[in-house]
Amino acid sequence: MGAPLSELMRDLVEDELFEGVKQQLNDGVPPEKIFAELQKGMEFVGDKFQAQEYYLSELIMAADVFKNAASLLQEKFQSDEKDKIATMVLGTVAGDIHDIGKNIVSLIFSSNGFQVIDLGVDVPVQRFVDAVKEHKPQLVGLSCLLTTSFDSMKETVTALEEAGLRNGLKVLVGGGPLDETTRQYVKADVLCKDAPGGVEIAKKLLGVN
Ligand code: B12
Repeated sequence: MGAPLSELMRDLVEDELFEGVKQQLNDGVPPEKIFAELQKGMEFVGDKFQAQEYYLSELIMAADVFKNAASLLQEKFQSDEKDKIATMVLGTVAGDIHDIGKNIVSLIFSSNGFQVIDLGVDVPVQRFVDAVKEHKPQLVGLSCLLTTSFDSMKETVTALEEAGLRNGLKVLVGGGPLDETTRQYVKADVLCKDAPGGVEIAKKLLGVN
């Protein structure tokens, strides 16, 4: 047994990490579990950054390592669902350019029968409003990794409300530093701690299984 994947991710030992992921897949470990380990590793990376043991260059490298490791799991998250369950307008809110989590949400929701309209990163409030008017989704997904952008999330939800678009629309939020208090603050419907869990929550909200 090698080191846990979360620690290999934290220490940015790319080759060993990839081997570990492949090995666990071969051993029949569920991809959700492997993915959760990778995500935990990214949290460790964040902690090291905060403790000034890692600098921006390590964050950038971590982003790359994570993306490559997660791509090994990609096809395992695919479902056979053919009909579209629902549409989700998704984006990282204004002021924030983190997109790894959002891209994974996009990938995993798309692979599970959702149509995803991905607006990208640093998305202005009005773009969300316009996209909801245009695509008439059942879900809006807001991603945010920066506490300084919590207010953008709140403004986005408020703008949807003020445009009369909030009725029947479910707002899902996610991103490392979010907790239940944040969810309440921004007036979203649910907090999703990871993408596979988000799919389950979304299906429940929509009454599909
Ligand atoms: C990688 C990284 C970066 C990369 C991002 C690369 C990219 N293309 O995204 C780079 C180097 C660019 C970066 C930049 C910065 N970063 Co940064 N970064 C991180 C780090 C280490 C990992 C984030 C990540 O990708 N995690 C992995 C993914 C898979 O997890 P996730 O995003 O949480 O998403 C999952 C779930 O949360 C959920 N989810 C997320 N969104 C949504 C949405 C929906 C709808 C659903 C259903 C689910 C869902 O599902 C996802 C998949 O399972 C975090 C540490 C951390 N603890 O999060 C810091 C962190 C977020 N960064 C931080 C900071 C401070 C910055 C900078 C300001 C640094 C600087 N001085 O310039 C800049 C910000 C620039 C900006 N304006 O946005 C801080 C934020 C602190 C705070 N309290 O606000 C953190 C927490 C690090 C720390 N501990 O200090 N960063």
